Amino acid sequence: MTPSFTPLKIEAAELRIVNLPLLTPFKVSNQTLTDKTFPLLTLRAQGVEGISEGVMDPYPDYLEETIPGALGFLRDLILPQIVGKTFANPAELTALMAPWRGHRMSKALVELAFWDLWTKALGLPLKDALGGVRDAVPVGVSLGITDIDTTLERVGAAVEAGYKRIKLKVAQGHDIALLEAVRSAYPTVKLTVDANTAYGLADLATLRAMDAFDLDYIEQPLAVDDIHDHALVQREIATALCLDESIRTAADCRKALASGAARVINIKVGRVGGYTAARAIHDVSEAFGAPVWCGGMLESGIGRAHNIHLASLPNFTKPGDTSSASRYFHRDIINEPLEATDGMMPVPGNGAGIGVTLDLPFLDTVTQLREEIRS
Ligand code: OSB
Ligand code: MG
Repeated sequence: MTPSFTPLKIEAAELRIVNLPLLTPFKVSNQTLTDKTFPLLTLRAQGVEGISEGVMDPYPDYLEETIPGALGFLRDLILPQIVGKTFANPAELTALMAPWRGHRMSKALVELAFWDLWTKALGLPLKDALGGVRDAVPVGVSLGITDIDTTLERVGAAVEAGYKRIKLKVAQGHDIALLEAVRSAYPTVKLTVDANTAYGLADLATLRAMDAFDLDYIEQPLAVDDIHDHALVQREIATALCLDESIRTAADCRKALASGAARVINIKVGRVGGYTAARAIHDVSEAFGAPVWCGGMLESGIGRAHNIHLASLPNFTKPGDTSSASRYFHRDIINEPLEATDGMMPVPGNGAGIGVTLDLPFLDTVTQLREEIRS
């Protein structure tokens, strides 16, 4: 059957704030998460629903955007502009939001829900609409900061499970001894570190000392706005740098790769404002011959499913952070288990859209706020 398609009129938007306890606290250089709180958006049109999850934090720890800020922006500005309007494709929606500066996490929330809605209406898996080429994506784990013995146990469990790369969170004073311990226990495992901006130019000796541990890359050692200083560091060390927080746009990515500030890019669809921006960053990186990988923000199954579809694009050649949902939560808000086998995460669904469905009775028990915007 050929899919039939008419432009979609958004009839209603449902915005929830959801809270899931994490199985174990997740500590990075500048914050510790014990729960995952996130906005969940459903857009409705012609009997179809599109769903997405936002990656903004309760406080502005990772980047500037916050859940309280996003709530106001979505409720008062974006959603009243979307509900009641008709869009033929995601590009029309992206164009409507483009004149507004920043707010990329909020824009991504809206854009991703529309991509799910649109591809469901077309009867296409989201991956196919994006241009994905894989049915399963390689994944590793991101291990938060703990004492070294606990980290060694967690590395062992992840290696045992077949994960394709181990990423260790590092911070000032929690770096070289950790790497010595992990590298001597696991001489050949693919290893990376993520500093979440913990270092400065004064830490060049520490960053250079990381060259001894055969790391695949060092992720975001310096501040968010330090593309220039990352280039200075990259010139002085052998290990590749990877940028996460610093890359908001395809132009940021071009500047980083052209100036030698990084050789690898972490793409988070939520950080950069949606699939259109994520794909542009993917394409710029590919043109520079720089591999990309799909980062994560401890998402529930909805954000996780979106990440996996994105990671099916051709230049996502390094293992991503979308490991099994059961590593994070007692129970997920979707019906389908998102579990990796031997470090490969299958792209969910044989049908249309993101290929996962909400477990509504459970979702209601973990929903802190629910609002409906109608035209
Ligand atoms: O920098 O990638 C990051 C979690 C919270 C904030 C920032 C980051 C992370 C992760 C988690 O590394 C990756 C995952 O979803 O497992
Ligand atoms: Mg990171």
